[in-house]
Amino acid sequence: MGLWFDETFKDKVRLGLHVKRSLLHAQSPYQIIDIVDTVPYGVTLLLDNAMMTSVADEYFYHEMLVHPALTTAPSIKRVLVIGGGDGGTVREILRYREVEQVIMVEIDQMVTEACKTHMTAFNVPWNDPRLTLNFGDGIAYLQEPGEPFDVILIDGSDPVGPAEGLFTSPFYESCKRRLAKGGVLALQSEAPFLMRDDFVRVVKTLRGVFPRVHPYFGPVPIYPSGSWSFTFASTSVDHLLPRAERLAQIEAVCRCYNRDLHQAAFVQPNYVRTALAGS
Ligand code: SPD
Repeated sequence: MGLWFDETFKDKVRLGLHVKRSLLHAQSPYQIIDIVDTVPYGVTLLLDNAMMTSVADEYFYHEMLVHPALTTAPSIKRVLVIGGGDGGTVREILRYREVEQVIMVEIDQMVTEACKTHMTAFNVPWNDPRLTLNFGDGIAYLQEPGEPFDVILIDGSDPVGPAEGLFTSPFYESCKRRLAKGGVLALQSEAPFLMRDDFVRVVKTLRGVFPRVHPYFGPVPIYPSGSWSFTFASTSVDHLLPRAERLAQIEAVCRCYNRDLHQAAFVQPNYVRTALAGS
């Protein structure tokens, strides 16, 4: 049988990975951090026993979190990432020549240090002069006044523990205040089927803050149910109009994202329409 890691979701569903060996098991001030080498997906990061990302499947998540926002926002000079400690999100942002400054605010420095050591296959350009790492609380950071951002991306974990506050109306209000005119917010919004209530709550809460809110969808093999959602929010940007020059630049290097997928990802299955129409 060997060694297995199972993520249990609310005592209802288990997703298991066959583990070759543990590379790190540590308790940070915020959470339990595990990095394991697995048979199906290679080196994998787990926080509080929930799968976050793996070397083999990370592009499904990071490309889809980043590129719908970065191809459509009018300007992408200044980009803020809340969370994203493994670096996959900043790597995708830094692919754009137009990006001048990326600030990543990650609450748990131990996560980033662990990923720098054990997840080198992510090829994160940690030394890119455009990138600033700020280890602290993203919620507090956004409450401070400061220069506006063209794009804000929330790459947090599930709405329990340290990431809970990233799913609230006051937090989305503070994102809106710090966005430039025509700015775009994009975030991960949980599993539309398995975590339907969380997904619906995120979309509806965002709709109370932003006039344009569009969930979109994609597979993430390592997450329970495999089917995941993201949400795009803005005051004025058309989510279906990516800029031709950015698309051409980015789809040539992506393993998942392309212009057809951009359009298709925003199509809502009927069960999603029903869930969002109800209550
Ligand atoms: N169920 C896990 C959701 C985690 C989303 N964030 C993952 C971080 C990858 N950069």
